Amino acid sequence: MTALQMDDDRSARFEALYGAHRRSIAAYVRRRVVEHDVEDVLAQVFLIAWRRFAMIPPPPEDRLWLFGVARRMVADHRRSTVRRRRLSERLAEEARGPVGPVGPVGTFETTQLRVDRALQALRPGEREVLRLVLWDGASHAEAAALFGCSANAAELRYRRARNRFREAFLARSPTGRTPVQEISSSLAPRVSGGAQPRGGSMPRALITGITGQDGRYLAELLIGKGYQVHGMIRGQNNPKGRIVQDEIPEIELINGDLTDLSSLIAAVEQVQPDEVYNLGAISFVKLSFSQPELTADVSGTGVLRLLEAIRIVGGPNNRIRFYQAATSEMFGKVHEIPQSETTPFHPRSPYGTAKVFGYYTTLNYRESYGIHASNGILFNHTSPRRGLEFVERKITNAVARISLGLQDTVALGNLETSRDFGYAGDYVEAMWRMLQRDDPSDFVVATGTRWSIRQVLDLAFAAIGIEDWSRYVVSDDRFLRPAEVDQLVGDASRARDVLGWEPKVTFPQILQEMVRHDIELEQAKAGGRE
Ligand code: NAP
Ligand code: G4F
Repeated sequence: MTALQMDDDRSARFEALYGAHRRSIAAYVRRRVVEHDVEDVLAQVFLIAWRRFAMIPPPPEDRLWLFGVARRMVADHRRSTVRRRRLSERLAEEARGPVGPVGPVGTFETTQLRVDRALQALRPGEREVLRLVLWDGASHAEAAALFGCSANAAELRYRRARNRFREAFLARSPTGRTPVQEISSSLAPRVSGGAQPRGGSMPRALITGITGQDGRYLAELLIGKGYQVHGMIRGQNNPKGRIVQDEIPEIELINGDLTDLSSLIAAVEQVQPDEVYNLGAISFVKLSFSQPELTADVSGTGVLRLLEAIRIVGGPNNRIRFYQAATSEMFGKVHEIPQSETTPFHPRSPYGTAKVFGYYTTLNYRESYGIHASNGILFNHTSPRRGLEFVERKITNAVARISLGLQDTVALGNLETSRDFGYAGDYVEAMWRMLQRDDPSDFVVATGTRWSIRQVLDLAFAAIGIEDWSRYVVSDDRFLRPAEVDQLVGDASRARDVLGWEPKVTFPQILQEMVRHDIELEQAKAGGRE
């Protein structure tokens, strides 16, 4: 074979690899980095693949190897994003100097954007020295060697660059105000409603339950809409905080716990939010039976505490808008099919009763204090970020492991119940829409379709080509509940008519995606153990 033929062969192999795996690698990367960085990370992944093909024979398992490369690139990318953000904040903090410790509150755009803009205003040499010394941590002597000057001259250049950066950073914003004016105007009480930027500032959202499934989808949605997002995190040194921050670096984390009123007041006071989304809860129905008091405290009284914090901090002309994550579990032993905003409640678990308390407390603060407070009565919604304790994710994960030979069976409880399942990414859009209306109100959010647990098993096993799953499923009483919710299916016509909301992704589509995701996840974990 000639060298040219060998080259052709390699590029054909590369084309085949690229064509076959681009979609799945892209999906993996998309879930882990912000949208506008996806193509950059992908380009790096395939560049490495291309170089490798050009130098040595291709590895035996192209796909797994390529995923390994993608994982490393994503990890690198995240590390550098976090580092860049921290350095930006440091630079911005110093530039603000006597303006004081305003932190992220009230800026008219993200710190990152302002730092980027100020850097653009510098001369190339000035930018270079800042990047070298600040970004890359080079000493003045190292910078001097690179610039071909003395260490003193490098230090001088660095100082000049810092001063120029400060001037550029503090220059007037596009709205004609200085950052100081922007900050003070954004702290003034809001005069118009909704998520409209106030006095040129970004709208601010505070989300409880940021580490959960919905918290992360909602944060991504709001960031995409130009919000400054603050996520409440509980406990000391909660490891999930780092995971969230790595996944979505734009989120600002703030400490607080729904069982502690003073922490909630402090959080609302510090963030000065336009919108508060209360997604934090003990959300696993089965657990609520063994920890009923904790469930009542977090998922019930927690709503009251947060509303109190909003009432106290927001004052008489309260402009803070509030979303409460209510649930179809409140319908419990259903009085009608399908369930709508007018269906009576009949909860069947401590979780359900706690949520009914939260629902009425939200209504009461709306009626008593005129707070813009709405309940979203959401039916089951899921995604690859769904907790492994919930039945549909437990099933997709078990199916993935069974297909890889890592597990033989899955133990389940009641297979006869049915739920109205939707996609979490669609549902957070409904939450946001509720808070954009002038009138607060309560809405059912559902797909109107119902699936039994047996049908969930049919769909998930079909995704790996298995029709008869009976030998893979075992019955286990440990997963039964003292009182069951037999069936739930929602009528979301009001959300459709008033909010213009409707689901985009069907349950079979999202379930198939979850199986695929879980196969990748389990493959990666198994690969990591080898
Ligand atoms: P999830 O994944 O279980 O997340 C629950 C969140 O609550 C976690 O971030 C958790 O934080 C937080 N949390 C627990 N105890 C807390 C406390 N004491 N103080 C502050 N935060 C606390 O739930 P999800 O599926 O995203 O659901 C979001 C909300 O919607 C929940 O209120 C749930 O009840 C409700 N809902 C969900 C569905 C659904 O199908 N997903 C349907 C209807 C309603 P840690 O990570 O620190 O534990
Ligand atoms: O997945 P589940 O635990 O979800 P459940 O109880 O419907 O609650 C979820 O949806 C609510 C909205 O309606 C949310 F408010 C709540 O926060 C949560 O997100 O159970 C679904 C059904 C139940 O009937 C359960 O008995 O699946 C049945 N099931 C059968 N075997 C099982 C299992 N559930 C789980 N978790 N694990 C099993 O092995």
